[in-house]
Amino acid sequence: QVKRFVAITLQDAHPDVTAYIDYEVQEIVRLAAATPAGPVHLNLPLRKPLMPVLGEPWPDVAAQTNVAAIEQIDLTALTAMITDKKVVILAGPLQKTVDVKLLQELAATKRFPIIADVLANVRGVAGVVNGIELLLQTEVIDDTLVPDIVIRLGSTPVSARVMTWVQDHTVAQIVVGKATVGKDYKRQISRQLHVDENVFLQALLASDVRANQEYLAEFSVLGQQVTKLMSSADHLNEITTAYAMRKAVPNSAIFVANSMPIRDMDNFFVPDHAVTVMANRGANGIDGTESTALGVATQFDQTYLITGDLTFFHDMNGLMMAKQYQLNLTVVVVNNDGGSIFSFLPQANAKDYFEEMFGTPLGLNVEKVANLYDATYHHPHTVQALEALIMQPMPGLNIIEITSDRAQNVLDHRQIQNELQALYND
Ligand SMILES: Cc1ncc(C[n+]2csc(CCOP(=O)(O)OP(=O)(O)O)c2C)c(N)n1
Repeated sequence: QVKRFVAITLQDAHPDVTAYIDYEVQEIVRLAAATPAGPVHLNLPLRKPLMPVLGEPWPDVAAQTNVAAIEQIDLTALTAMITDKKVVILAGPLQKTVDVKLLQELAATKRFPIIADVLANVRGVAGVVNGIELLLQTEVIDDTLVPDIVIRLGSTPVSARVMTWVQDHTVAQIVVGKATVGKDYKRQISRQLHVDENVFLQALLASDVRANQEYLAEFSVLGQQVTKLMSSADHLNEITTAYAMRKAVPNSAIFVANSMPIRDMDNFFVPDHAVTVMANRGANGIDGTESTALGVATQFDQTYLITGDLTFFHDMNGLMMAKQYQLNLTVVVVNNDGGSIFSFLPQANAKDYFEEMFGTPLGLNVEKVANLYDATYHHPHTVQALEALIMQPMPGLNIIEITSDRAQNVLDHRQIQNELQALYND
């Protein structure tokens, strides 16, 4: 009759194992103390002969603060703690229940820099930084800009680098909302405020909290670099395809497939006007993508799907629903004949196995798929032609094929990194 049972991992020298044990212990203690408080059961496995390593220091772990109601937050103390400090708001994927207008107002009036994940749906206003993965990768944002405190909203961001950045610099992380409750596997969070995000944002707006102006100025200038760079990119490729999605018709939805589309959208997408961006994050599968996009399409007048070719073929028959239920979906298929993400990973060095095991080209014809499902097929060759298609509502099922090449795609990404560094050095 315990509230929770946990079998702890066997300790070993890897710091991730210590972090995971720390997480399990803090989480189970939190649960034991949460109303209604009750017993928990921790199973602690030890190797025989049960002899401790004597004379060595214990791993350093700090207790996590957990707050379950807004009244329990000492706002005066919190305001004092963050005023004039280098504070960044990190908005990860947000649920619809969070009022993004409040977040944008916070950026505008209190002027904290906001690092916005593409799935936070808060981009496109001043003070909001997009492309954090690219900015960190190119060291345009470097260690001089490491914040003192990160206030996190939403779930885990698409950018893995931003999480490593704050973890490696042991930045204090305050997490607001319920999206991450029980998911602090790497034990990074110093305070969990399990309170309604909107109530918290309103309280912060009403307080006399002040951002560190110097930090803000530096951070915002660098945060605009990616957008500046994109405005002059005119060659049609995977990067400019993600950027072109900003032309999606107002109030439409863009469903983003995993693999490179979500990464490119996270780095390069800034909406021209209000659109809703969604994706299936978590296990980050390439399965069920058309089916999910068509589910989204039942709720919007116009929906877009941006996907790679393998993902597209994986759930191809989901397209049948567009015809059956007369849904409006425009699918942008970036066809590089295989999985281009692996060309960026260590797998790329396994030359003898690469194509068969990782590249996996299928050589299928997208236009024939379009014919099979009675879709209107388009094959633009310029950025302008693609944007012209995207910016108008398209009834029924439309498939826009973008021809790409995996090797060229790696070069395109390298080139934009170089251009960003050159722009920054100017
Ligand atoms: C169901 C499932 N199977 C396999 C994977 C592993 N996987 C991740 S990305 C990827 C390649 C996807 O290729 P594509 O859709 O063409 O996108 P690209 O990498 O070219 O952007 C694969 C196979 C996965 N994430 N989910």
